[in-house]
Amino acid sequence: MTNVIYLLGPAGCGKSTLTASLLQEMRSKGLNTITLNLDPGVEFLPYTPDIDIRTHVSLAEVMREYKLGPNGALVVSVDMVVNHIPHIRAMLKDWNPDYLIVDTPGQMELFAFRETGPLVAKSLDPASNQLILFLFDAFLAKRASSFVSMLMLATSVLTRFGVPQLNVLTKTDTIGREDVDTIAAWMDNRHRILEAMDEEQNLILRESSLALLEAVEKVAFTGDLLAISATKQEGIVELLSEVQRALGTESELDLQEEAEKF
Ligand SMILES: Nc1nc2c(ncn2[C@@H]2O[C@H](COP(=O)(O)OP(=O)(O)OP(=O)(O)O)[C@@H](O)[C@H]2O)c(=O)[nH]1
Ligand SMILES: [Mg+2]
Repeated sequence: MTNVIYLLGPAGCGKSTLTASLLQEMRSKGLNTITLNLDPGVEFLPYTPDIDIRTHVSLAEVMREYKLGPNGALVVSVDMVVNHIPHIRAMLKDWNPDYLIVDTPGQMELFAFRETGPLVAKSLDPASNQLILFLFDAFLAKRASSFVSMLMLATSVLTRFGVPQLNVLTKTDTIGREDVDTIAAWMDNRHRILEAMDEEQNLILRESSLALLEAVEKVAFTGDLLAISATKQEGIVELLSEVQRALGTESELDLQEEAEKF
């Protein structure tokens, strides 16, 4: 059975870079891991995908064939991924890895809020253990109202996929340690985020964010925000431990190390 880890988050939040870092860490630990790139529009990737949707769907060809601009062609290309799920499944069966990391399209809404994402999650490998890593860009999460919008987005993904989810704060090297701690505290303690919202000068932002926060809490969306920097390879070891814990694949050795801490 393959453990499938989806990396999801808004454009540019660091999905592909984290795919590369996580892959490096997992392989260095001897975990049998492969990658799947589901972004038909990406030109450069910081890793070599073992399965690549671009061999089946070409953004340039979709633009030519349907006479579309890049945005329209991207919508069609991501929708077309669905037609290739059987190919991907067959390749996955051949590879038969213990772990599959799935790097998803830059335009998250095309993947998560149209048909492709939930269909892929449902049909890739029905026997698989699945986990979503939802990525928050630290640089954007610094403002309390933006943080709340990201929480809302993370919650929407939870309700679209119905798959266990871990939330990850990426690019922590772009902000100070103090800001990282503040954001982590917002996630941890609702009073902290309410205090921060009180300081928001823009009344519309403040009121709408408070309403969003209430809605998010109704979905009982909780959990830590795991801070990482993929470019500096910081927090990746800890993230992998959390991923394995969530998937229930910690080795006996890991469990023993954990027990020794207490
Ligand atoms: N400073 C810093 N930059 C990062 C980090 N992770 C990613 N980046 C940079 O952020 C930019 C976007 O990173 P990607 O990994 O391509 O992000 P993505 O979410 O895959 O982007 P799309 O697929 O286009 O949505 C690149 O310039 C990366 O080098 C990080 O931990 N620290
Ligand atoms: Mg990417």
